[in-house]
Amino acid sequence: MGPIFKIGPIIMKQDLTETAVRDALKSKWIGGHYQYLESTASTNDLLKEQVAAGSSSDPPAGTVILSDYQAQGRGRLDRRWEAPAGTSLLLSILFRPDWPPIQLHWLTMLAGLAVAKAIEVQTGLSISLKWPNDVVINREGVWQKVCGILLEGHVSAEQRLEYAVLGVGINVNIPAEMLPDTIRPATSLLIATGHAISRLTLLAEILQRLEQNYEMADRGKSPQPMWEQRLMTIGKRVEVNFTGKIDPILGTVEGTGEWGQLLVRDDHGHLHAIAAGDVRLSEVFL
Ligand code: BT5
Repeated sequence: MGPIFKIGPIIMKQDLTETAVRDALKSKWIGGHYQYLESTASTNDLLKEQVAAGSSSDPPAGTVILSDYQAQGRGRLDRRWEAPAGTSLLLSILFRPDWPPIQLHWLTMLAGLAVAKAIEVQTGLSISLKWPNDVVINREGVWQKVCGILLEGHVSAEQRLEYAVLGVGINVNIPAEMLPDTIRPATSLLIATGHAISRLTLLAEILQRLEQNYEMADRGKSPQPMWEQRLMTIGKRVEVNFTGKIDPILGTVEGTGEWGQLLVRDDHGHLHAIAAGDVRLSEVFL
């Protein structure tokens, strides 16, 4: 039985246990192995530990771990992902793609597209993506983050992707007063729609779409054109800051490369292809 929590006067019982989810899932292999935890440190860490433990109990591709609370939810670059218990979708999915490492970022694109479409279908909201890994909603001219994606891949000695753990955190039913303190604006589907959203329905929808997207990508179809179409970052004036002693680039975003690099034209007319790992992006003008 999942936790019971209050949203205003409504008491919602949210059940994302194995039994509830097994009956609701529409995907064939994603979620075929599904583990629910009321609380854990980080679903990404737990899934990676299970993969590293290896042996005959190796988790298969499509394994999903979902938790109602994370004590140490992680973002990129040692940042934190905060979510009050029972309000969000916090999950990690295992992939074993036989892809070259450079293709890894496709998984972030596939997940962003699946999450955006699933939210749109269920809520009627209009959803955009923000380079490299955010899902955002424009509310009264302000871009607010509703979901973050954390992709962690492992490359073999033969330079193939051994496995990838895709972490997804979605602010579903977080009331305004419980939103975490964040540097950039955040929101939840509850706040944006004015009503509570079924996490179970949304989960099933996302996993089904993600599976379809993955199968297409595995057959060689690049998600990059569709992903780029949803990126609100295109055309924006940005400052790109690098780690280390590299000068920042000030310029305008012209598009993305095949592997998700951001193409920024600087003020001297040079085009830079910036990999997701390298940068901190600050929007300077619209
Ligand atoms: C992300 O990182 O956006 C990736 C978040 C991935 C979370 C999932 S939950 C399941 C799985 N297990 C994990 O441990 N993680 C994954 P990044 O782009 O670095 O953004 C992190 C920043 O987002 C933080 O520094 C905060 O400012 C902000 N933030 C934290 N919690 C937030 C929330 N609930 N909503 C919006 N923004 C948030």
